[in-house]
Amino acid sequence: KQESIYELMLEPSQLLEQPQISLMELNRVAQNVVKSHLETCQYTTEELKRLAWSLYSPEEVRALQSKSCEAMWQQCSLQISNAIQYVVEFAKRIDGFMELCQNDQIILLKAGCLEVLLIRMIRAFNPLNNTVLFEGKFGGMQMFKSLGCDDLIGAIFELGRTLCRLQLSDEELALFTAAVLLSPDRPWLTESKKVQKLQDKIYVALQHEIQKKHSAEDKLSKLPLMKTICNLHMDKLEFFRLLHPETAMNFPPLYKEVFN
Ligand code: MHQ
Repeated sequence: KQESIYELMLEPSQLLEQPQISLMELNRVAQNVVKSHLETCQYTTEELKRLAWSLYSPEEVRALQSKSCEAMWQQCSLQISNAIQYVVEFAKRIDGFMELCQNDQIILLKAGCLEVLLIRMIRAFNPLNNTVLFEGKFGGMQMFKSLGCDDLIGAIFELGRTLCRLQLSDEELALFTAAVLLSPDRPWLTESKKVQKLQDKIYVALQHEIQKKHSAEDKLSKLPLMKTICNLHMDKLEFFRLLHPETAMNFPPLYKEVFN
């Protein structure tokens, strides 16, 4: 799948800092991770767009706030453990993860699943009104008042706002969360070299993805200026042809073919 025409214009050496990973392998890694993410992200982007309109009413928020601390913790932990099941499935579908020893698989998931969840949260976070998806509807941080953890909730919402500002695509999100999951520095890993190798590939693929996005954007932003120059050139040429028709007739054939 060709993402952008600019990919055709760049030499592989310009795209890659670590040349030991071929462009083909890079694309294979990216495709596998993105597919795994899309298959396990719990809600599609369309679903989330639709859900963003269903907000908790003030009465519903008040009902949540007047729950007991225990009941609210129960509800939150249930939502979180549901979401963790999807993260486990995501990990299992990443090429190489299941080839790690089971001990390391468990260490990586235990250490990384909340981090992955918090990054995934940006898909279900609306920075315009500071709300997050909770049990099917969006609500602000006051929903979680009865937990008695205002500092924790405040930090989670601030992270949501900060990460949303990066405007990550689903491709970047997929590679970012995979790289977090495959952190070779988690304590007690037995084969951290193997994990490091997997993470390296994912990082290079992520770099590639980011470069793709920016090179396309940066070049496209210059198109209006180029259009102006092209039009100006045609104007000047037309004027020159009127003044010096013989010289213009003897212009090189290719030039004439392109601009006549
Ligand atoms: C996932 C879907 C998802 C599911 C659950 C730690 C504690 C006791 C409370 C969502 C934190 C309260 C969580 C449920 C609150 C910040 C938690 C409770 C992406 C993440 C997301 C939206 C979780 C985000 C964090 C929530 C709202 O695919």
